[in-house]
Amino acid sequence: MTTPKNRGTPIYEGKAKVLYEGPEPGTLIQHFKDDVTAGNGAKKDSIPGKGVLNNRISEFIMTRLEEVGIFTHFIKTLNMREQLVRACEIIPVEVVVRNITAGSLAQRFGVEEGMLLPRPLVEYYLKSDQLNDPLITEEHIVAFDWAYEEELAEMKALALRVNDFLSGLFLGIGIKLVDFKLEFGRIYDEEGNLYIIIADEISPDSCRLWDIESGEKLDKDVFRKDLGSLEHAYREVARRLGVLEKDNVTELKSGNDVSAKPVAKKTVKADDVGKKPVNDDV
Ligand code: AIR
Ligand code: ASP
Repeated sequence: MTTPKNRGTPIYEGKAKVLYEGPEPGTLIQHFKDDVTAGNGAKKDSIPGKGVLNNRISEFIMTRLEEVGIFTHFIKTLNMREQLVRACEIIPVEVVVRNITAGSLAQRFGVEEGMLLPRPLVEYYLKSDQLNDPLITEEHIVAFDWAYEEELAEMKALALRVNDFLSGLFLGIGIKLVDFKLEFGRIYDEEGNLYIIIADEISPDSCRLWDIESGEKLDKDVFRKDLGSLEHAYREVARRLGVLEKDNVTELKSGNDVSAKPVAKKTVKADDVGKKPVNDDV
């Protein structure tokens, strides 16, 4: 059990992470567990060291995104398994971007895995364990008020920018970014303006990563499909990203002055805020 005793009651416990109250209002502590699940929890295990690797990998990726002006919930790393993040209202939609056919896309449409798509494909899934994260359309999202049209447009544009950026980043270390999932959250500034930021994690738990040379899978499919050592695969990604060396542990910001962080691009005006019901299954 890796959950520390001194954090109090979790605000939220997911399958691979726990969220605790942060040291200041508007912050949370995101703790990465070693637990790994697949098939909505049907298959589970604990892989020693996985939480540490995902904490490092996600920190690295979120920091690189911030550097190119894509705002995320990441503030700074606290320790091997924990990071300080901004508290945000999670939008109950998982955005998946695919470059190559795999996983549920290949299954759903009966196509082979490994086909290059003519252009990145953006899909949306409702974030609901109870319903098994069903595939949804933009129309559903707007009709059910899971997100406003402006928010949806921003999420899609951000997801495609992240895809461009991460495809290049992984290509540089001999890895194909096959697909990945993003989660987004809302934060508000003092004037009540709403901003969309990237939340959750970006790690081999949420991406499909294939070695360019050998085709070896370096992501959670290793666990889903019993292909070998998950720890080995994640460590290889971390090694190639250069996040295992101590000197390379990046800190986006030093100190705890999170209120000083510049806010992201304005998307929706203050009068729109508060009209939207937020799905409680997040
Ligand atoms: N994903 C989707 N829900 C949870 C996760 N982690 C990620 C998968 C994969 C992509 O989204 O890890 O990278 C597409 O998943 P699938 O199962 O729909 O093919
Ligand atoms: N949804 C995640 C996966 O695809 C986790 C889970 O299903 O338990 O593996």
